[in-house]
Amino acid sequence: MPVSQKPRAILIDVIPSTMEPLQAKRRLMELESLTRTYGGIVVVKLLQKRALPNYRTYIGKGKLEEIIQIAKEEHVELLIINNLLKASQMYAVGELLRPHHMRAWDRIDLILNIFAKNAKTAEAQLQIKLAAIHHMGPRIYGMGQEMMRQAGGTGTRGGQGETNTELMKRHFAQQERRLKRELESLTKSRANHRRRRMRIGLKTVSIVGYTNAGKSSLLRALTRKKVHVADTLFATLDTRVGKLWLPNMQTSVLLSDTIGFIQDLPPQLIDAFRSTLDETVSADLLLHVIDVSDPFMAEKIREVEEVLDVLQVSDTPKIYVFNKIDLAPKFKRGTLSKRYAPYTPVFVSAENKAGLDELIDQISKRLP
Ligand SMILES: Nc1nc2c(ncn2[C@@H]2O[C@H](COP(=O)(O)OP(=O)(O)OP(=O)(O)O)[C@@H](O)[C@H]2O)c(=O)[nH]1
Ligand SMILES: [Mg+2]
Repeated sequence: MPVSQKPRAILIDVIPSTMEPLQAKRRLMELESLTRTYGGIVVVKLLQKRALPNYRTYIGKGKLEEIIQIAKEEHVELLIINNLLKASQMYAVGELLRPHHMRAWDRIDLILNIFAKNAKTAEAQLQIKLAAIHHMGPRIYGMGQEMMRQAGGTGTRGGQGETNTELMKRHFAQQERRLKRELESLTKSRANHRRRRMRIGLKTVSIVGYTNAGKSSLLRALTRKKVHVADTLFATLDTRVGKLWLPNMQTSVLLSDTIGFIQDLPPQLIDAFRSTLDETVSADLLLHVIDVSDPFMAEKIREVEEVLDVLQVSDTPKIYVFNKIDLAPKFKRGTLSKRYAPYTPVFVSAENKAGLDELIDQISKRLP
């Protein structure tokens, strides 16, 4: 039962009772904006505070009943859970919702579905398929185990359930190998490009940052490269490269834009997108683009830094580019300059092309 293009959805976030109310609000706001990015219509947003998630269904039983009740009245077809569920929990929730013509997605499902809608290049599409296999595989095995458990009661222990699970596992393993091979050949040609650039001595500068911070806008403003800019999350899913002239050094550098980061970016996704992120990993300098008009700026800076840690680029020199100054007339330039001094903050508006000369100047200075 596939989900329609514009599904009506109930959102729920299961959080520890100790979470700051502001943080809880931010998580739900982001989930809503992810849902809209997918094309979903948000009917209700729910919070459940629990010390520990329910072992079987993650969400508590009472809450699930409440959800089903609302779904009936409001014609909802999709429940989106802002957490990472185990395969067996996803299966259990799905079974409860099925009689009510509803499906459940967890956070990865939602992000994968957005990616699938936005992927334009062959490479991005392959990476998403690979991530989906990594994510969905265990669920299918989980289903097999559940089938075995149920069959156990009727005396046909193991049997059919097990055989199906083995078949599915083999099928997934084969698909995975094929996708990896295809991806490798694409990755190789990208690596060749990179080597050639290195041979001719071009330094590379990679733009990173939270999704929707204005990374693609900055690439466009600095290089006039025609890249896709949109007020949605994950508008960019591949790497784009443009040339930037540095007058001080009388040389050009390559500037690349890539996929945006997000809080709780599932490690499976980072893995699958590794070849896209190669450009970032091998860069000589990073521009961390930050939306200065965002009330949750500080948290997002931290979350991007966490992903950079995972990518093991903590040693690459970095400039903090505070973007969208036109939207935040009262931002605290002095405070930010002091707080993030090691990253030589620069303040720009990619939209109005303000502050770009200073940024170019700073790039020349910080390039090793
Ligand atoms: N007002 C204003 N809007 C901006 C500025 N820079 C970017 N935007 C807007 O912010 C939105 C996101 O911009 P993108 O450049 O697509 O952001 P991104 O970081 O590439 O986003 P993803 O690829 O989705 O991760 C778009 O609607 C842009 O028009 C700016 O300096 N000022
Ligand atoms: Mg982008």
